[in-house]
Amino acid sequence: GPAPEADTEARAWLTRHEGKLGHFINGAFVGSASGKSFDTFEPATGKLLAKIAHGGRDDVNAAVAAARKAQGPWAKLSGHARARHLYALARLIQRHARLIAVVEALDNGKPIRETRDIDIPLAARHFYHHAGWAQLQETEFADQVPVGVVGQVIPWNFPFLMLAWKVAPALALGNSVILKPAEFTPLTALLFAELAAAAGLPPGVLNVVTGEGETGALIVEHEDIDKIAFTGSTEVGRLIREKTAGSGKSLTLELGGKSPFIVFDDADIDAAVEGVVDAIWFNQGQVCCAGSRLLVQEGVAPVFHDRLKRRMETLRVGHPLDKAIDMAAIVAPVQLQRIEELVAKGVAEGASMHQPKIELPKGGSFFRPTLLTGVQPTSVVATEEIFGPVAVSMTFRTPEEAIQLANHSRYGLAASVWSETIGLALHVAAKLAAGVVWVNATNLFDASSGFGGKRESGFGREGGREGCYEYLKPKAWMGRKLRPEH
Ligand code: TXE
Repeated sequence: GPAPEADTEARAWLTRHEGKLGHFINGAFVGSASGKSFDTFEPATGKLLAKIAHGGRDDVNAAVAAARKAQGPWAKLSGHARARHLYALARLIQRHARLIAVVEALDNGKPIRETRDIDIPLAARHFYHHAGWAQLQETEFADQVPVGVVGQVIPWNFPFLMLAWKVAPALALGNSVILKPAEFTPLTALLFAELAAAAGLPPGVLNVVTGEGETGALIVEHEDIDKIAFTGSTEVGRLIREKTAGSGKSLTLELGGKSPFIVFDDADIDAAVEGVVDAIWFNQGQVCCAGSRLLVQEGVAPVFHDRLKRRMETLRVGHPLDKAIDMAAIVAPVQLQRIEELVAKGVAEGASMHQPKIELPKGGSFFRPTLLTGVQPTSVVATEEIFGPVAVSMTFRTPEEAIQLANHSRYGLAASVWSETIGLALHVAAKLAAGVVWVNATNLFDASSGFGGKRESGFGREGGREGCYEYLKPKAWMGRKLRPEH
């Protein structure tokens, strides 16, 4: 069962902040000007975790004004000086990793093992990595200037990691930020704001405004913001593109996916089965690049599905703070309902459903690991993002057919290819429409590798040198007497 001692620190943090979980504007925590708030719940129990300030127009205006005032001086600091702030933030994340991991697990419902071993360490790594780029800014990006004031709207599936992906490069390269965390998971962004204050980040450089979609829309439409960086649903991404069109704002979008996971006859089947566990049951399948479409070559399909079903029987679903589980809660009842409806649709469309007979915890939002086989490539479950622990499986005969099926999608975020014939794997990988292709692996990320999509999965990259360019604008310098005389 859950380890009750593990969350004492987190509960103490919540209690300490009771009633005061407000925005972080100009270096201080403040309530909403309107006095409005919203609730954030614990998905595993359905219990109220905290009341959070709901950002309205006045709050967004205050945050933008603070960010505007801070941006110039922040950009004027040497890259080296800015790097010191990022290193300090990275160290503070590491020092408070346990608290952040627990708060994240409670607020999102994901397993503590994942927040502790993946989300939080990777977030720290993003700050260390981008501190390096800050130090190199004058030499590596000599003809570039910061974009300016950046509005960042992030989703609930990796609240702290998405914050790091967005905030670290923005700050490193001399921008100031107004961040809006998702309404289901605002807590770790506020915890981060506390760390930023402790790290001595100048007031106004980082602002956090909490709220729901309408708060995000106020940020998107604000006239004094130079760039919007968004990760979330394809629908909202499309809306943001419309709203920012013609405004002069820069835009990056990281949206949905329906990533193929291709298993050839000659694949290492046990490794591929473990790969599926990582691809679609990691974070309850609430992963934009989840390997949600299994494409399995006909010769191996019976054996593969058989072993996969057996592996599913051993998956453990439990409370997020239980260290011995593989899957925990779905982020919210509304998301659970969406998953249930889509799976029902899949079955109605003729798919066979397999779920292990494991018991689910009572009281919260839980869903069993699910496999749909015999799925038609044009059916709803094969084309729409389910964003839950649901793998849909189809079969193919030839590599060409696999490529065709894989690319039959409006999305193009990630892909995974499993074969022991490296020539075949590379041939297929080259032809896949995806921002990242993993070979005999899945869900690999690193701060040094640009992540982003094609097609309706969006545009722009996060991480690496290419990610830095998303927070810079080229600027040419011309004129007489600018060149040194010889
Ligand atoms: O996302 P939203 P939701 C997909 C996934 C999921 C579905 C719905 O399929 O089932 O989206 O999730 C803010 N202007 N993904 O509804 O609404 C919102 O407050 C500006 C995939 O939670 O896109 C939150 O901070 N902002 C995805 C953020 O947008 C607005 C991750 C994302 O919420 C806004 C999440 C508006 N009009 C969901 N409306 C991925 N690619 O990883 C909402 N927001």
